[in-house]
Amino acid sequence: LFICIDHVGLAVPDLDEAVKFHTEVLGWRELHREVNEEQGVAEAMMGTGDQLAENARIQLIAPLNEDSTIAKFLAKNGQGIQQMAYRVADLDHVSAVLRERGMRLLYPEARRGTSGSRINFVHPKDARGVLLELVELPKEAEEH
Ligand code: V0V
Repeated sequence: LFICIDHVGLAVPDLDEAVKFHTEVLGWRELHREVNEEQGVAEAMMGTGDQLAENARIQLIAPLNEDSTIAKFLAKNGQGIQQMAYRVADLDHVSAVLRERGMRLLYPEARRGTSGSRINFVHPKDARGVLLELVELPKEAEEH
């Protein structure tokens, strides 16, 4: 079902501070930044290389406001790993298969994720304590 781990998502209270730590102390590179109003987040994608194919990636995710799922996560758990994102070739197909296998997906239809990707999530209660994001890359990203 899954191609690879697309990214691991970390909830952070302050995006700039988190980017600074990850670049200056840990040596990650900032690949991309974006605000996703629908998800209530500001995110920075960090990578180990320039190209998608050679990157291990982590996504730093900060809340845009108090209603954000990330604000709720931070209040409950503090900063740390919030999600594991699995890359898939066909999100609609994988969503259908997982639903058939009894998993609750959070959205009836795919929503927009980082860099124009299509995303959905498996509920952490069904995925044994891990919020699983499913990511289908936009078509042009696959050519890199
Ligand atoms: C909640 N729970 C988690 C969890 N969040 N367990 C593991 N990992 C997490 N991240 C557990 C929590 O401990 C509770 O367990 C139970 O689920 C209900 O949690 P809650 O605090 O009452 O929270 P809810 O139910 O209000 O919300 C949880 C869900 C929410 C997963 C439904 O966070 C959500 O809709 N997430 C999907 C969207 C999202 O995370 N967006 C931000 C990233 P107990 O205490 O009952 O045992 S945006 C993104 O990734 C983008 C844009 C991208 O990648 O491109």
